[in-house]
Amino acid sequence: MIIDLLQPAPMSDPVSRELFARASRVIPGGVNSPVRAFRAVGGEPVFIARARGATLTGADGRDYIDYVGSWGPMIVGHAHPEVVAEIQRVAEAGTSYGAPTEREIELAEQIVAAYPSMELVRLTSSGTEATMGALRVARGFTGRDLVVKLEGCYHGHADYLLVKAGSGLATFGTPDSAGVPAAIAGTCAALPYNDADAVAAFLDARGDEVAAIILEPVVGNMGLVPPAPGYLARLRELCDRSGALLVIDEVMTGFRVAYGGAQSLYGVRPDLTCLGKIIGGGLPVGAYGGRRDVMSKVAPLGPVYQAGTLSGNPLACAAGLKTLEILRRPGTYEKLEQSSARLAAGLAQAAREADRSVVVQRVGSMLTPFFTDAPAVRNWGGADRCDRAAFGRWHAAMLREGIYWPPSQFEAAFVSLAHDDDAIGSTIAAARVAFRAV
Ligand code: HOZ
Repeated sequence: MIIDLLQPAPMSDPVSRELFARASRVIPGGVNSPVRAFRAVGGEPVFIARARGATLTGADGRDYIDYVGSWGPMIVGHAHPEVVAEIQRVAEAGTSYGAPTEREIELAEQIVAAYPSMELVRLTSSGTEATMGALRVARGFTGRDLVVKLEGCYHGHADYLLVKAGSGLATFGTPDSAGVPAAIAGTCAALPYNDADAVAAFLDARGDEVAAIILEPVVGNMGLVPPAPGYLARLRELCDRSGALLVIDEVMTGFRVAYGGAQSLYGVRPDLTCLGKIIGGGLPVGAYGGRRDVMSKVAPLGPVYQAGTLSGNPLACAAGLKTLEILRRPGTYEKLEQSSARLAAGLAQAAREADRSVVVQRVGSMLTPFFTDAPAVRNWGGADRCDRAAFGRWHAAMLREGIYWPPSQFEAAFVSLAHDDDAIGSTIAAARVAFRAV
């Protein structure tokens, strides 16, 4: 496909444009989650009709190679036949009971087996609920109110966590949301990521007020930013010294950067962990868990209340269990590593050939090409200095070439087991064209 640089094609197709206009009449901004609106890349969303493997099909019938992967869950590929069959089988027996089932135990057992730091685990319906639950129990356990988060990390849309947040807030340049009372925002302090000295100084001054430090161990929500060597271990020590709990948000990284998540990759043992995305196999789910003494504060064992009608939903548990079963098969993470490494190297090479200043950062099957001339992006300050406009032009060109990349400089891309050699090769070829079009 050849790009006409003088007259770039509109980003979305006529069918999607019509659907978007219709959606915008009844849904705020035409979307049910802000980043999907494509505003950050100067376009309008492609509406999706269906997906299979690594391929998304737009409402007009055009195919795209997908690197959003529903923002992380689709690690075995879209509509994996075994996952779909399991959902269908379980649906025959009813879709929700609001009462306990054996499948919830099985999912909790798989999680506990893979994450030894999670001695007790509570299932929820989303990652946002998981982080809310984890921080409520951290506050209930410690009797302290203050939470420390790291700038550019995103932990869902609980009021007090919308402070210097990544993901859609970073994307739209509104890291602090309207509608959050100052008193509530004041219960969360945001410090720079990858700067353990800043945390140490804060804890020296106010450590006895801090219930928890929460972070993405590998950040996916300001683009992909790995932890500096020793950073997570240092946070562990600082928490131990101050009595604050270390809460690791592995909603994105759990079962993704390794089966045991970032905590197994970097050898850090948190007090509490939040999960989501992959453990639901593409259906709505979340989970939080950790030390038995801490989780024993959760109702009905203890006084910290948290509940949900669809928590532990049978279909979500079935899809999650089947996805985890596929991931446990030999060679899966090696395959993810191989294709992701090839993609990252191919993007970097394509950028160099086009003389574009880009640094590609990757951990496992999560990656981001940052449009920056800095040698690396280590924190929100570095991410914020990237050339968003250049990223937007690159994104539009990739889309024209048939590649569906996350529509924000501040969202990680996800590679799945369904991305075979052909898909990766075609993506690199598209990137060569796209970097020249920036
Ligand atoms: N905040 C999500 C990614 N980090 C986006 C969710 C969505 O738009 O579906």
